[in-house]
Amino acid sequence: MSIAIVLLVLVLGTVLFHFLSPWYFTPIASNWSAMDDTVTLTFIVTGIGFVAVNVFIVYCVIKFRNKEGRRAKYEPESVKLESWLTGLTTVGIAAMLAPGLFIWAEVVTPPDDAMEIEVLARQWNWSYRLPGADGELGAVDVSHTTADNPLGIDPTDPFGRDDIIIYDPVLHLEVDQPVTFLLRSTDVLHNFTVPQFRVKMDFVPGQVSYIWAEPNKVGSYDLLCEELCGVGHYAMRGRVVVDDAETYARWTADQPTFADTQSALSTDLLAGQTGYALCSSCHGADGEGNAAMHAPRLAGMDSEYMKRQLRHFKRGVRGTHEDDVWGRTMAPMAMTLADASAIENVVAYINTLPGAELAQTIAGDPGKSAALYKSTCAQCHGDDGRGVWTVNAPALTDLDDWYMAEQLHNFRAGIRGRHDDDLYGLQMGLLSNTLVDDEAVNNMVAYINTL
Ligand code: HEC
Ligand code: HEC
Ligand SMILES: [Cu+2]
Repeated sequence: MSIAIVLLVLVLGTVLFHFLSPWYFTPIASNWSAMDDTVTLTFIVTGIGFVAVNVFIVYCVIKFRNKEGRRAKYEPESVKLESWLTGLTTVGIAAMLAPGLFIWAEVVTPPDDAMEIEVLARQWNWSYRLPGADGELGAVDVSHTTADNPLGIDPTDPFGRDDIIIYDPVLHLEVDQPVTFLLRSTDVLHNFTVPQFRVKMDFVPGQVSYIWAEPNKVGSYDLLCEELCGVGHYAMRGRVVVDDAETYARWTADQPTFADTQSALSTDLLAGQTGYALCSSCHGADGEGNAAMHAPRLAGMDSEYMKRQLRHFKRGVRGTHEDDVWGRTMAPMAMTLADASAIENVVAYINTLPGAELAQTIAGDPGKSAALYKSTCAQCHGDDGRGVWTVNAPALTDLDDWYMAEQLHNFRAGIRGRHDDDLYGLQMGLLSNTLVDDEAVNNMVAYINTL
């Protein structure tokens, strides 16, 4: 009897949990409401089956329970019962799966007016390519991939010249404009998922897979890789922002074309030197840094990384957290760099600075963190700590150890890398949690000092 009650409670509990649970789909923001309908249909069919089978078991447990003098009868065949069971199961499964086939046909057939956008996934970041004025994407090949051409666009293909390059994890889309996402991976399997769009698809290295959707609600949505793609998988975050037509047009106009990124930006070292005059009061005339001012050494720092930090300081993506005393000192300084070419110039000038011998100021036990560095940090910052451009991870070997310790502390405390637009910072923020306390941070910095 008690087993019957347990079963009934289980059935009732499951059904109630389904209807009362706060965990369900995120609000939908695309044309794919059919996905939700098929899931609901599956819930109804399997739900009815689940309740019927369990209630039947409860019935049998009670009806046929052990009684003095009653014996079980052996009835191996019952054509009538089996026909009914087979028939009902067939109807149930067909009802559940058949609508899915029609919807799948729609999933694999993008509409004619869909815009094609390429999504490039690699361990562990996202970049994108939009067709330029000609409406066509140029040819690509991994053999063309370099730090200056991260998407591997064929420089001889005229269609590729005006392609818009988004070397950043945030992609903007226009509301009510269907989009076919062409999915390309340069390393391992990844997956393209925007939960609010309801459709998702794997990336397979060596081929271009695709998925399409028509975003129909303005908003900002997480882009997730839902394929376990290595130790940094959980930190592979992106974002899709759905804009109205006007905002979208403004955003696209701001993005560089492939030709823009290839024409060696004419940098003006003299202007850069003038721009650096202010910087030198904290970062030193030789870019050697100044511990008393908490200003890091800039000499030897990767250019792309430096430009990104300066843009982030300017836009309030870094150096705005209320506990970020030193970031907030730096942020207004970045405002003195009026535009992209001012940033370009000052970074070019900093690249000519000699720096100074790095002093070791942090005491720690390098042996205690060597294993963690090699298994985790090295994946992005390199075995030698010289940075890996494909994952946007800067070199660590040209940094002051006190500065690294400070930044790791800030990442851990959520002072750096928590702004919505700071997805690389978020990535490092998640990773910084592998360092459990200040001592672990010091041990790690001591290890990096040995590289
Ligand atoms: C008032 C002192 C001060 C001035 C002037 C200043 N900075 Fe900074 N800068 C800092 C501090 C402090 C930090 C560290 C911020 C932190 O801890 O997050 C910093 C950080 C940076 C970083 C980030 C380095 C990294 O490893 O992430 C860059 C790049 C930078 N500064 C460039 C410049 C440039 C270029 C100028 C001149 C336009 C400049 N700074 C002027 C104090 C200054
Ligand atoms: C998934 C890749 C990844 C891994 C793994 C990783 N990092 Fe990072 N790290 C980054 C990225 C990307 C940045 C740049 C963040 C930005 O642009 O603001 C960064 C920045 C940093 C910085 C700040 C540099 C500066 O100039 O301010 C330090 C220090 C650092 N990482 C140390 C570590 C250590 C120590 C580990 C291992 C515990 C580690 N990282 C693991 C990707 C990674
Ligand atoms: Cu991935």
